[in-house]
Amino acid sequence: MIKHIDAASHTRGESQYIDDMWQPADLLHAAVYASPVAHGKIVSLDVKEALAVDGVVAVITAKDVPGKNAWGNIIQDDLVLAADHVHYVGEPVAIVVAKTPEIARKGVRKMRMEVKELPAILDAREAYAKGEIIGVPLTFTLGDIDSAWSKCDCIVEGSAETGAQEHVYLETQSARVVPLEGNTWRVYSSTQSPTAVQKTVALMLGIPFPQVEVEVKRLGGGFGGKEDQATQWACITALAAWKLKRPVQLVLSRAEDVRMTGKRHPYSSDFKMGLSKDGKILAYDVKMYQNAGATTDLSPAILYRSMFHATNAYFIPNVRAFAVSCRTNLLSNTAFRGFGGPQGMFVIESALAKAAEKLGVSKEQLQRKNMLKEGDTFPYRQKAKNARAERTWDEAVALYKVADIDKAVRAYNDTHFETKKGWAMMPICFGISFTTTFLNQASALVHVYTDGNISVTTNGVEMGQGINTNLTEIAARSLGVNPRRIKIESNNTKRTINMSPSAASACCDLNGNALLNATAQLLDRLTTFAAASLKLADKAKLSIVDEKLLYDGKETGWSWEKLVISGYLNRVDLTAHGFYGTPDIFFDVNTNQGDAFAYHVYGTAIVEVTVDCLRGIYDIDAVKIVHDAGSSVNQLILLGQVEGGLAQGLGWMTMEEIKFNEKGVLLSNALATYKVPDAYFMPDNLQVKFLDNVGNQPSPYGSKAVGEPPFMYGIGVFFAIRNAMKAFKPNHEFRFEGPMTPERVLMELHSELLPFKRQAL
Ligand code: LUZ
Ligand code: MOS
Repeated sequence: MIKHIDAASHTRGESQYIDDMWQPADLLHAAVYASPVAHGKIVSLDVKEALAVDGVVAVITAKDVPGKNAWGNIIQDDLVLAADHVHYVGEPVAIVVAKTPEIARKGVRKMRMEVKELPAILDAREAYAKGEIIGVPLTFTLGDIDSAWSKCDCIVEGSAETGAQEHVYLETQSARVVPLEGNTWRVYSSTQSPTAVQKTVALMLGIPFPQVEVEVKRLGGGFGGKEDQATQWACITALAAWKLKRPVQLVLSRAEDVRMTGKRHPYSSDFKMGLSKDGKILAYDVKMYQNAGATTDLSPAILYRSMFHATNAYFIPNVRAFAVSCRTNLLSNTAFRGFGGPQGMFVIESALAKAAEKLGVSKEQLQRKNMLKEGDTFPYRQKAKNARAERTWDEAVALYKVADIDKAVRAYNDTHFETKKGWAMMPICFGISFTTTFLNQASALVHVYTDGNISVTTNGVEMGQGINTNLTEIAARSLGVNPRRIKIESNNTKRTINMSPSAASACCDLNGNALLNATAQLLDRLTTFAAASLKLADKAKLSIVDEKLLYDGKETGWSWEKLVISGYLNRVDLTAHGFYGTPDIFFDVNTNQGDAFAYHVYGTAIVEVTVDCLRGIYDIDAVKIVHDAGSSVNQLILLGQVEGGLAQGLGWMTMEEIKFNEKGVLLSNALATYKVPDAYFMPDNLQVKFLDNVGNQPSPYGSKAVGEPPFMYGIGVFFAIRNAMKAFKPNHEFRFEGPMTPERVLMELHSELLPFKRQAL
């Protein structure tokens, strides 16, 4: 097992991001002037003062776009630059290009725009009531919910709210565009989706796709924030470079990035759950209102994933799930780790908590009782295969001695007044595959050089998650060579094409399989040649182990280097292109049914907290996880993803709070007012156990995707805190509203003592 291959260069600060690349002497810098109002008609735009700033070279507006002023993955309703109207605070309106970034920003401050303000909608339910929706509302149904209610002994209803979340990737949105000869362009972009950037820039400039080359070395984090939204910044940079025929760079400052880019979608939901008196869920009805912000972006795809995960790891025979994407005058919300899944799961966990309270049982009893079993049907009609919800749950209960945790928490609460402990369990079930089926494809290009070293290009973008480390392992393992021989190249639209975004946790599955397809071709060619050369009867008996060519397990005397150079001299093609498309998945968007996922990832987390019920502050004491990762490619990478995903999920549910004022202006607009978890926030007691003895998956070496699923363990912290609060105030109806900030804990615990109403929050 190798370490993250970038570990040393990251630690030494030697890894290069866009702003670190050598700058050509004539590089210009762009800054963006954005709308200060949430909704309005542009009356006039005055650029004179900005142009007068010494060092400002140009101000570029929508009128300068030579081709299509549009971008977007699903519906191209996002504009590169606003034309007649502005739809949210932070919408790019003009580009100021100058000799330095500082001068460009000085120019931005001199821009003047007159806007006739129009009414702005900020709330999803209000948008829905006014018919402001994106795409069509979705409905998934299973069984017959209407006749199920009469069979229920217990019915609960309620609502649940979850908030937005800022990505806080370390590298802000960035691009550099360099003119090449003959109206061709090289675009360096910090994007999860090089092909989206290529196509959109080409359409914007009105040129064929091959005239735009997109090069991506690595990203300083993405988390979904660069799945779709990197495209806009690349387009803006390309427009400036095209207009001026000069290299241009745009690197957003943190403040600009936070104010101008979309976040996780807030959801407002209603639920109704019916159960038998022994705790079987018979019916679940959920309505989810997604706050999409001003444009389509990936909102409909995200809405779909909320639906796919609306019943989390439970089997419910009668389900009706409804979800609608609502257009508001806020930043256009976008992909974020989990992609709508966490929002859907929070609602059913809330319903379960409420049902448990009404039935007078623990939530854990209900969770376990209704857990998905082998062969159970999801509301989208896929059947659970290799279902491991119960297994991860039961292993977690036994391994971490849940009964003892419960006893200790009760004992603590009996003897403490102002601090209380709480614990909760959070099972997860997350579908792996892009729910847009055609995106489940990838390609790889492998060159073997005559010194025996190997260059690998795939469609997988390195954003810190470790795809290059996994690809190194996969290439080395499949070819039987030392990992040091493998060089993972940048992504470049001239080397591999039609790249799906590196997203949906599927990057390693798809690109790893494409790579295996390529290395299998190389091995076939090389062993065919070697068998002939060495006069061996059965080429299938040839293998390469530790860089030695073996026949039937015995040494042939040929090393990897000898094999390669001999192959070259005998004109064996030492380049292979590999491809992979996930087999057997389909989804019919007319019926909302199909086997949408290659498989599901399961796991269970136990979260323990202590809440200071006088001050509202809390500590996470422990998170203990049993996670199904298949048989991993690289355990270190895996663990990094589990811990990182968990941290982000905990942050979403606790301290990360996005606030706008009533004019749609972002208040939590800097890292001074928006907090993310740090090392101190994470529990000292963090344990992760990977399931042993797990059968094969359709992914490289039986590994399972890991990028997003662990995020949802974080939901457990909400219910752990809530349980501690219930210990302090037993008969109170606490709301289901994330994030559970210390402020909110205090408000909920002491609403009657406060001079202002809870609603004012
Ligand atoms: N992106 C996408 C995603 O286009 N489709 C998906 O299903 C998805 N899932 C998770 C993250 N990104
Ligand atoms: Mo994503 S939310 O970039 O898988």
